[in-house]
Amino acid sequence: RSADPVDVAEAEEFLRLFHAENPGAGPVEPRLARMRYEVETVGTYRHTAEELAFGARVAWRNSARCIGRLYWRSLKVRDLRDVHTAGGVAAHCAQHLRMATNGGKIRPVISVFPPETPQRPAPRIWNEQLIRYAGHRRADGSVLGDPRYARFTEAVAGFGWRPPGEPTAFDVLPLVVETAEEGPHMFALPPEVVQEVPITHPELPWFAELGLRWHAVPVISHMRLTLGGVSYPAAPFNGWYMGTEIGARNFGDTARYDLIPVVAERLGLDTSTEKSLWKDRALVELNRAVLHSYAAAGVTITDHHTESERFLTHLRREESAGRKCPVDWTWIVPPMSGSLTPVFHRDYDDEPQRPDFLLDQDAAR
Ligand code: HEM
Ligand code: NRG
Repeated sequence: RSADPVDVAEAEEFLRLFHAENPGAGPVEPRLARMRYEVETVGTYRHTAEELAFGARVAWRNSARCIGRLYWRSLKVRDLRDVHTAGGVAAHCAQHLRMATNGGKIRPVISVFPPETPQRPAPRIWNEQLIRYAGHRRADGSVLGDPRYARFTEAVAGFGWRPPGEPTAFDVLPLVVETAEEGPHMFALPPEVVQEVPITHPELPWFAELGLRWHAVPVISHMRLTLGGVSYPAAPFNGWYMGTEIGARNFGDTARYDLIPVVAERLGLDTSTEKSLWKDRALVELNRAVLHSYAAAGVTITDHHTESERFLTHLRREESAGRKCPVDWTWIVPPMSGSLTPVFHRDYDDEPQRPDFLLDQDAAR
C-alpha cells in the first residue's frame, strides 16, 4: 500500500518541536515553508538526517509502555532510507544485530528503512522481533518451542523453512521481508549475529539440565515509527532486556514456555495447594537464574528494582525539562513483585504524545 498525503499540521507540530529542542538548527519558518512546498507537490516531505535521529529518540521518550526511557538520548539511529530491496533490508537487519549485540555490551539502536509515500509503498518486516523461536505444533496440538509463534512458524514452513536439525524448543526463525516489487522473501539470519545465553542458576546445578536458553537482544520489528505525519513501517529497534520479560513472561506465562510447574517440581515444592505459594517461589528462582546467566555470559541485562528507580529519575528529569511524559501503569509495573517497586505506588499522565511507535493491526504476523 502507498501512503495518503502527509497531514501538514502533524508535520508542522513535529518540525516546531525539533526546532524548539534544537535551537542550533536555526529558525523554523523557512523549514516549514520547504515542507509545505514538498507536501503540496509530492504529498510527502523528506526528513533531514538530524530530524530523523531526533524524531526516533523522541518516539522512544514517548513510549508509554517502556520503563527503559532514561537512556533515550543515547539511541544510535541508522539512516537506511535508501535501502529498498528485501535482500538489502535483511542484510542490514543482520548488521543491526552485530552493532546492537556488541559482544554482549548491548547498545540501543534503531534502523530506519524507507517511509511509506504516496509514490511508493515501504518495505515491511513480518517478524515481531528479529530473533524469535519457532513453535512447532505437534499432532496432539501441543507446541514444542514458543507457542506464540506457532502461526508464524506455519507460515514460514509454507515458504519451505525447516529447522536446521530435529526440531528443538529454541530454533531461531527466519526473517520475512516484503516489498511491493518483490513480494515476501525469506532469509535465515547468519548464526554469528544471534548471540544466546544458556540458563543456569547461581546455586542449583540441575537448572542447566532444563536446557533453557534465550537470545541476548530483543529487537522489536513490527512497530511503525511515525514522525511528523510520515510513517516508517520498518524501523526495528532494540535496547536490552529487563530480566522479568524473560523469567516471568516468556518462561512463566502458561501460553508461552509454561515453566513454573517444571521448576516447582524440581524444587520439590508442595504443588497440592495454592497456599504454599509454590508458583511464586518457582517464579523467583526462574528470575534469579535469568539475571545470573546474563551476567555470567557478559550480556547486559537489568532487574526490575533497579529499572524502576531509574524510571523515576527519568520522570523527574522530564518534569524539570517541562515536558509531559506519558506512562501506561499496566505496562510499567513489572510482572512480578509489583508493589515492591516504587513505580507501583503512584499515578501518571497517560495522554499520548507524538512522535511515537505504533502497533499495526494490519501487519502480517
Ligand atoms: C516496552 C524495557 C529500550 C521502546 C518495554 C518493556 C520493557 C522495556 C520492560 C515492556 C515489555 C513487555 O512487557 O513486553 C526497556 C529497556 C530498554 C529499552 C530495559 C533498555 C535500553 C527501548 C528502546 C526503544 C523502546 C531503545 C525504542 C527506541 C519500547 C516500546 C515498548 C517498550 C515502543 C512497547 C512495546 C509494545 O507495545 O509491545 N521496554 N526498553 N525501548 N519499549 Fe523499551
Ligand atoms: N517483552 C519482549 C520485548 C519487549 C520490549 N522490551 C525491551 N525492549 N526491553 C520480549 O522479548 O520478552 N527493548 O527495546 O529493549
